[in-house]
Amino acid sequence: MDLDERIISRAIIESELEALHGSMDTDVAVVGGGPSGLAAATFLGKAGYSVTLIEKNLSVGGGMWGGGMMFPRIVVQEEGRHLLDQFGIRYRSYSEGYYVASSVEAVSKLASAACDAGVEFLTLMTVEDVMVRGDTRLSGLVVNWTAVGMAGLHVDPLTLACRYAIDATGHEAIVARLIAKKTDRVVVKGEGFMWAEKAESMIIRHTREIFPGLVVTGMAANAVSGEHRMGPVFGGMLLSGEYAASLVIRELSAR
Ligand code: 48F
Repeated sequence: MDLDERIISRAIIESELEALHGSMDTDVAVVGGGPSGLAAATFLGKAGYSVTLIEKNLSVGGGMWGGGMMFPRIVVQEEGRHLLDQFGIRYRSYSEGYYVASSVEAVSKLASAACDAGVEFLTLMTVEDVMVRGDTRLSGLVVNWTAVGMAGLHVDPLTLACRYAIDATGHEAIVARLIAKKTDRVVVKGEGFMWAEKAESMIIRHTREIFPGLVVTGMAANAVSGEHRMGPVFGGMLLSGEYAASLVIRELSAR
């Protein structure tokens, strides 16, 4: 077979434009492809909603790849074990209630589950603002290529409409901060000192709709509420993603 570069280029451009086009009006936009975002996106996709996950980096996985201080291992406590099972992430019991897994396997299986659930990925794309009409409800995201920001170019962004957005941007809680900058209805307290037990036990309570149309999950949820950080124990991230999805499903199915 003779390879034709024009066909290869057309295949890439046309299929990506199709994906972008399909993402212009989705049920749920998940911002950030770390563990909490991947888990939330998967559960929403499995429930039949159209989901687009926007990730500013080249790859999804966020802080999970690096495990603890670049030892690519993660620890999950008893409460999160059923999610390791659900995603098919293998682990071994290290001590009673503590399970250890490879971070490479964990990210790969989470990403694979999200793909199987029909999640559309827009990588190398940064959410730089949100759309809110009349200070009432988030109706979409303002996005640009990450490279534009890195190069310091003055290029106007485009927008993606969504019925719900999930802020899964980790410690920085970027989407929540974008809203907090423009309205005093949202306050981002910022993350506290390291205290794994407290941070993990509170994360579900902090996973909530902080502004109409915006749910926070993972470390973004803890940062918004001024909760402690927890280091490389990941049960709370997966549980928070699962819970964020259930909150959005409850709201969308009631409409
Ligand atoms: O940081 P990250 O892994 O968030 P998470 O799901 O998990 C936190 C843990 O990794 C760990 C921890 C708990 O054990 O303390 O840190 O809460 O993933 C956040 C993702 O969001 C992307 C970022 O590149 C990362 O992959 N992100 C951040 N800002 C933006 C963004 C943005 N403006 N637009 C798109 N993606």
